[in-house]
Amino acid sequence: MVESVQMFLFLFKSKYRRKYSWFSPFLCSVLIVLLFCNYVASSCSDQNCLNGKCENETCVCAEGWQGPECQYCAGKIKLTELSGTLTDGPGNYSVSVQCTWLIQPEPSGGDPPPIRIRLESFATECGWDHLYVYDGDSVRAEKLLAVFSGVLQDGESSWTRQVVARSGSALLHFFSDDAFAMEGFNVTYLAYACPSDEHYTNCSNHGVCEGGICKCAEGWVGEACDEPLCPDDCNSAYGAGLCTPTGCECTPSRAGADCSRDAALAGWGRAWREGAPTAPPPAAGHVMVANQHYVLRVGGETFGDDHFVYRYNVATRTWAPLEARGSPAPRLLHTAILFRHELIVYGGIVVTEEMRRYLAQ
Ligand SMILES: [Ca+2]
Repeated sequence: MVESVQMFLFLFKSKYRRKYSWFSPFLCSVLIVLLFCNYVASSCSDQNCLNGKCENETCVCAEGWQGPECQYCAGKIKLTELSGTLTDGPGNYSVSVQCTWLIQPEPSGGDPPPIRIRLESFATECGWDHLYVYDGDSVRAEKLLAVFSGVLQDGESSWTRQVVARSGSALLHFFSDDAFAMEGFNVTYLAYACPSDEHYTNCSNHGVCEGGICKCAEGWVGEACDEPLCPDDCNSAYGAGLCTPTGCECTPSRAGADCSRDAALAGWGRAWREGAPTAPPPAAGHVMVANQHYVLRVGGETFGDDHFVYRYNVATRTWAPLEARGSPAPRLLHTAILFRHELIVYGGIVVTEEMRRYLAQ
């Protein structure tokens, strides 16, 4: 309340008094509104101090929280339970905020526990507000597992919403810029866990979890064992295809993951599966070039020390890394072309550890 009175007096003395020689009804109403708002904001109870306690009509926030109702995440907190949740808070997150969570459960055996971090809901300003996930206890010299930004749709596939940290620690860092905020996120974590289609299970109840990696039961595939190997049995009842150990083999006239599409019509099918043994890791800012028999994936940011070039064999649907002597430094956002039997790479941004650290700040 004192601040409101001071603000009013400052405004009155410095500006309005020069313009008006009398105490206008408008200014009176401003003062009344200011005093009322201040009274409402300063009075509190434990109910509206969402993550804190009400003391002397003010919310005193618990560690990791800030705001008039302690509704915004803040600072750095450490989580040592074997499972838990973390969030930016209820409602929209705050602009210009940085929040960090260090997940470091006590190991119950000799080896460090694999920790699954899973987005249950996520909505941030795409490209401006980010949640970084590191495998380790700091942003320095550790592995960056993922950077989440944008809106997670309900039907999003399992592998885009979760990662597994294997060092025994995971560091999550949320950064929002100076403008525009959205609903934020709810994240769960679980030690000694594997990817799954929901928080309380491992491997979607279609496999065995071993060291953070799912060993899927027969008929199920994917990092979380949540995809049927042969959807709708490849529509074999209609003669569209047959189920094989690698998935549906469609007849020449049919196409698609379940052989339900007319091959003469345009449409998408599955070339390979995420997490397949030969598949390269996910990447951003890379280039794909092709010739008659194969496709090359050149460069890009993969959040790890991976090969610069991977080759996809169209006939066998398999990937293989290409070893090259004297290749240029790893880079992203470059251009590349195949010219006869030569791959020509031009420009781009060279990926360095310094750049990754800068992205995390
Ligand atoms: Ca923003």
